[in-house]
Amino acid sequence: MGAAMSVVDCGGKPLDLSRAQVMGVLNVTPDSFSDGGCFLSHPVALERALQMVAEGAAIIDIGGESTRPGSIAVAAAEEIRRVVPLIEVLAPRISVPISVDTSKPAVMRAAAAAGAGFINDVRALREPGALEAAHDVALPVCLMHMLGEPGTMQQAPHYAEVVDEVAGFLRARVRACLEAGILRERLVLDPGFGFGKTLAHNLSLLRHLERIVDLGLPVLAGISRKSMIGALLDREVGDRLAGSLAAAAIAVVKGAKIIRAHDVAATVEAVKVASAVLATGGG
Ligand code: 7PJ
Repeated sequence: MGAAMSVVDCGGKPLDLSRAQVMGVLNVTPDSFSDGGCFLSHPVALERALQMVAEGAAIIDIGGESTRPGSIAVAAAEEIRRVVPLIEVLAPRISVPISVDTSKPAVMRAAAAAGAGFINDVRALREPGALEAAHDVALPVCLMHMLGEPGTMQQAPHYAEVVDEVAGFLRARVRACLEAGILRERLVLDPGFGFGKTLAHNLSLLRHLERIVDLGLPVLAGISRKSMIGALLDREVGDRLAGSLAAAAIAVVKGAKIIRAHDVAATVEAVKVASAVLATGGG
């Protein structure tokens, strides 16, 4: 596949996946674990989004439902109220696409109408009506693996073989998308670090990330500030940058094309270094 074919159309805005890119996280939930409450008012959220673009983010991920371990579901109307006004003001002001982090078909449709160009679904379009909504809005979709639901997913997650099971799940969701008429070139895959996984599971998935890459679609990795970094380093959430950068660089070397991160400027630099190593030929 040539580089030109690696440019994904996100509702009229390009996302160049011929090399690894950074997706900047913008949570607009009152309880998001790492920057909860910081960006709740729209002027502040808007400024943060513009700053992330200036720092080199290739896409901005806006989420109105917290999926942190133990979090509680919110209604679609509340999620729409949190994300749609922000998408409406932000979309015309930036050249990079906006991703909406949601599992709800009504939110997907409202966000797309407001100018979002990418759907990021931690439930991989398993909610009733989500496949149809993703098909109708005709935007790229990230399908993420999660074992269980956010409220309970970290209560003794178990796999016989985690990499096989995650790959098998993603393969099955790709099939479901194709059967629903969603184009293969619109799909992105994500093993879902931290979503129903122990530290050992997360490390296995990163160690063997090329097996997810081998499924033949772009891979997104979200490790930034997560508890796996906290557990390895005994660091609180605000003090996990160095560990997150190490994980981001490894994910890129393993073939990930989108790194979802809170600390955009630093992550862009880590991704550049890892990408340069990947791009080097010769022996
Ligand atoms: C992820 C996500 C992830 C994708 C969150 C957090 C928790 N979406 N949304 N992948 N994580 N695709 O920000 O740490 O890993 S919410």
